[in-house]
Amino acid sequence: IDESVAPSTLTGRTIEAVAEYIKSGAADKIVVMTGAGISTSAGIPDFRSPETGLYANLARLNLPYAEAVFDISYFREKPEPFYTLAHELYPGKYRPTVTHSFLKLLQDKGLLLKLFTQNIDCLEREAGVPDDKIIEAHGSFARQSCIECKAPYAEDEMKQHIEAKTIPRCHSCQGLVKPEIVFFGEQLPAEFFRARELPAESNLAIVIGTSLSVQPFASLPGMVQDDTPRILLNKERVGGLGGRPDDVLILGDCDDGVRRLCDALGWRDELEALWAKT
Ligand code: CNA
Repeated sequence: IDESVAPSTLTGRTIEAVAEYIKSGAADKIVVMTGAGISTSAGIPDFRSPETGLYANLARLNLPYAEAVFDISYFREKPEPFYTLAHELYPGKYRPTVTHSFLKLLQDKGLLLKLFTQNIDCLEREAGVPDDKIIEAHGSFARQSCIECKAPYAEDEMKQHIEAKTIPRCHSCQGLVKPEIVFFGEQLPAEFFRARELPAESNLAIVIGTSLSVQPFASLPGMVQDDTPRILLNKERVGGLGGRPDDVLILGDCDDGVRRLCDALGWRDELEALWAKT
């Protein structure tokens, strides 16, 4: 990180400077970009963390390569590995993390412009962030349909199949049914592309718990204006964040980072109270 260039919007590249900026009222259009790292403390493994990530633990599924479990052409041939995994990831089993409650707190304070998430666990909604504020860039388990004729499929039936680890088939054409989560080789939802100009309109960007390794999502932080502060709360440095004068890196566990930020903001009790209610 080039510390020689002074930030132009913040007074420093610290948590305290970020808190001061938010408290001044200047950050009233916050865009948040998240990934699997915000759900690991809920017990849902991410993809790419060494040892604990899903990709490191897929050996038992006998996949030709790890990403195959989310590859649409592989799914057509062999849907079983995906349904084995879906059984583990299916919403309803996990409690939102304190980081999810932080997103809800931003919403309650009227500061959240949009939340872009790559997660498919629906924990943002469970934490109370309203639907119209969330862009589920990689879809979610909220809807399911036939991959051939696109006919929608009932949620309760899908739930039964996932619990029983059986493979649902379309009632009209017998095609394979899949939750509307975006696989490799599939288009992102239209709403993602419609919302893509929002990072440029934001006055604060917060990136949390993502390796920023999947495009086009990974390009979102780059669309934020040069003098708009970008905060990274992640275990590791990713996506070139830290490279601009107004970037602030809060490295480590994101729940810890969120708590430290809320301490600096004087929001800690509100945060914990919100989280206790989830
Ligand atoms: P990823 O590539 O696995 O990266 C996760 C990132 O988060 C890494 O940089 C980790 O270092 C970091 N991280 C992990 N735990 C923490 C923590 N407690 N605090 C701070 N940082 C942490 O996951 P991405 O989301 O970047 O990759 C995109 C994929 C993952 C999307 O398509 C998702 O659908 C997919 N995914 C989603 C879930 C979910 O819905 N919870 C789970 C697993 C994978």
